[in-house]
Amino acid sequence: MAQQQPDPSNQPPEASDASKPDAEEVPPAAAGASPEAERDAKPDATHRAGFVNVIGRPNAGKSTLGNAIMGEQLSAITPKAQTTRHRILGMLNGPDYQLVFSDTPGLIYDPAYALHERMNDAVKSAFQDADVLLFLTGPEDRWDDEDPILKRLDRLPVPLFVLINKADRYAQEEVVACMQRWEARFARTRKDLPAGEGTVDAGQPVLTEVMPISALHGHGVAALRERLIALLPQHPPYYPKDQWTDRPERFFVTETVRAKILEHYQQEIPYSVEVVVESFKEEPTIIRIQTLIFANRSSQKSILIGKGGSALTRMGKAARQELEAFFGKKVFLGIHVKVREGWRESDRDLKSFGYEG
Ligand SMILES: Nc1nc2c(ncn2[C@@H]2O[C@H](COP(=O)(O)OP(=O)(O)OP(=O)(O)O)[C@@H](O)[C@H]2O)c(=O)[nH]1
Ligand SMILES: [Mg+2]
Repeated sequence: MAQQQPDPSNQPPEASDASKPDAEEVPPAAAGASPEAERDAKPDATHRAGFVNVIGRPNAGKSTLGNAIMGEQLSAITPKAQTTRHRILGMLNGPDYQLVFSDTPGLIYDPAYALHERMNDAVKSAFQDADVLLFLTGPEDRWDDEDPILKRLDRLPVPLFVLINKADRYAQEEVVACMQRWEARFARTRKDLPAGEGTVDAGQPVLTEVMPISALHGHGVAALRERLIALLPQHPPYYPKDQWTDRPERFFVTETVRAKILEHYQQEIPYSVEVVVESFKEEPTIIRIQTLIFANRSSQKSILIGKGGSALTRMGKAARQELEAFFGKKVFLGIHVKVREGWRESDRDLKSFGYEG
């Protein structure tokens, strides 16, 4: 369960906004920072802050890693690909550092809809503002040497961690062979790459490290977290020090319902729906939430609802239980289903759902 809840008054962020906020505008003792956070904040001269962005294929374990690094339920996790559709920021705050972790959607090589293109835009933005980049892969992943993503990593002038995830599922020899392949590639391509201006080791050969991890079981995560914190450049905090995500509470509701749809429905259904929170009212003993699910076709609406509403009731119950655990409070969750034909193709619909072009 989350220790600190996101600020419900936050506006939904730009889904694929690559630009870091101007730290000048968000001083450490910015409005909203708790007295403890202000007391704990060190003067700017010794403070370190930076963006640690993860990229990888769908289902690689990016969100699992983000949650493990943060120790918070930042992103929804399911066994299905394309669970994450937005770039989601999580802030890990210490007295003298702020690590801003970006979870991203999985890379989609054959975008079928404008929705996929927006998801890929979110990945692109993660390349642009990274102070450290995490490339999450696994022994089962096959990569073409000429893949444009690898070509981009070859030239990326910031520290790069190649993380061999799901190491728990493979024999040690397989993990080691995979590590050696990546070490050999980047030793060839990144050997003479100097770290860019403003990076932690500007002008020096840029860091490239290959590490095996298990995001699910936490193996290697604490060591990675320490390494990442040590690599943050000197910089004032980008966000108030008591904030742990850029996303409002409503966003976590849509992600939870979407994750339950991914778990409860098969084939194309989860990929054809979008979830919107219509209202979110917190009362002393209960949170009352009304949500709308937009389906792409009326046949999908019938499947979502099921016989006598049974499928929707089952999914809704599971979502409500998870939200109650997340908020630590009783939740009433109302769900309606509507049809919005072609929403995945419509720039207007995508924008209204928070996907920026
Ligand atoms: N065995 C094992 N499974 C893992 C590990 N990390 C993640 N998984 C599983 O892999 C699946 C996908 O994990 P996610 O974190 O949702 O993957 P993702 O990269 O965020 O996926 P998208 O958001 O769809 O791009 C889930 O079933 C996780 O439990 C790991 O280290 N070991
Ligand atoms: Mg994800």
